[in-house]
Amino acid sequence: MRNAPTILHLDMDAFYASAEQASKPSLRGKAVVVGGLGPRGVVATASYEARALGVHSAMPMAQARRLAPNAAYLVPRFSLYRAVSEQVMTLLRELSPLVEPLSLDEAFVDLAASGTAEDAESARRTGVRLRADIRTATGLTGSVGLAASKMLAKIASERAKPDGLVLIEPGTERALLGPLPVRTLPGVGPATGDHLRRAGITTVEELAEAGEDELVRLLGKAHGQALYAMALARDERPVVAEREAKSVSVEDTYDVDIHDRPRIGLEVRRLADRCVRRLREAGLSGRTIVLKVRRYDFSTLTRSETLRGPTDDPAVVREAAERLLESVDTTGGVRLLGVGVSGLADYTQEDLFAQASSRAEPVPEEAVAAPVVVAREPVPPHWRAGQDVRHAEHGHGWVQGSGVGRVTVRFETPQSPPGRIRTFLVTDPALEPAEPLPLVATAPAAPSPAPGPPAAP
Ligand code: DCP
Ligand code: MG
Repeated sequence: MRNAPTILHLDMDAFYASAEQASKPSLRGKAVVVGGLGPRGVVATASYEARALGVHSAMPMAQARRLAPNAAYLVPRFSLYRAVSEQVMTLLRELSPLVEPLSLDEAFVDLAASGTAEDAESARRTGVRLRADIRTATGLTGSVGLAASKMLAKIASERAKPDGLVLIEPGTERALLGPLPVRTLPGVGPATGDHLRRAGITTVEELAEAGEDELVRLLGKAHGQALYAMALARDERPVVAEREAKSVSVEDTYDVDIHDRPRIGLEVRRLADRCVRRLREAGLSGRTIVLKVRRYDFSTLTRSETLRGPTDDPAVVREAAERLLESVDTTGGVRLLGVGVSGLADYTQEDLFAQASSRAEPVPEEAVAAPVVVAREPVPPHWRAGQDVRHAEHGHGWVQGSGVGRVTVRFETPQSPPGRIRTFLVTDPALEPAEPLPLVATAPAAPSPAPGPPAAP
């Protein structure tokens, strides 16, 4: 293990909820819950004010509403979160070419790879400046952990939350880990945790004392050995930079979970066509077709099928994606579908798949926009809580609630003071859906001014 705390782990604080509070001034300092608002929805995340009431990620929404009846309940706005994530990842890439994103709001950075930091002092300075730059660029806070390994950097950022920085000095790792619950270590989920508890092991120190042989007996060779090494704070896993595009994929998140199986099939075919268009635009073909399905409860599945050779034939990709869909249970509804092609080759082999049975025409985009049940009356607009809207007279706002033919809108923007509420008919022609506004009015031209005093570890 390296002897300087030059692995940085960044994790944004209450990411979706903080982005919502930054967007909607009236919600700052208030309990905010973001997630699926349907009858079977789950919480994606909650603001710290809502967490104080017991609400947390993955909790059924109905339970959250009982715990926090007065919180604001909002649908996620992924396009905004993606835009903020890109700003954050850009700042990380300025620190080092070795950046390993783990999700939209979380990444490891190897500061030693670029010479950005070589000891505790320079690592801390970098972390402090990064936090300030993130705040300037995005208006949001992120917590930073610094340590000599990935495992400890992640534990450090967790301890830094919210809005802090923790640096674990090399040499202090084992003392710090010892009293922590075994669940702190990567790879210890609820099942392993229970298993270990029945064997009388609840802390990391007890794991280390049990010894490697005992852990291998309890958990099997690979898991037992890995866990023993982690308990001794030995973690040599390198930070792996995102590689060049190894696949081409497209996905869609649906405003309302899709339950209807024929409609899901239609969406998958449409995504397959879009994916092939991208593939062709890049002059690529690929061998492995991947289907991604995120279900109503945020559980995400991927299924893949590898062909005998690379293809860029829409009919082949469409058929493979449909076959993959057959193996996925979509009861309860899906909130996201994606189709990708990997195993890329930078050439196409015409007619390699001339055997593709049906060469159906590509599904036209309009076929999807049209409702499955054709209604004569225009369908009244469906306003969802949290969604951005624009009113011809009152400007930009967001849907606070909707029902019995009315929609309530609060007119405010990230830079305005808390705004006023007005109610309209859901069919009001002056009201239309809008794109999220940036959280920070203008991107800063220069990096942040001199960093403030380092946060206490
Ligand atoms: N997320 C989700 N479903 C989950 C967990 C998380 O949709 N079960 C989303 C919402 C989160 C984001 O991913 O805002 C980042 O996840 P984190 O685990 O980092 O949680 P937060 O950033 O919300 O909070 P914390 O301050 O604890 O990092
Ligand atoms: Mg986070």
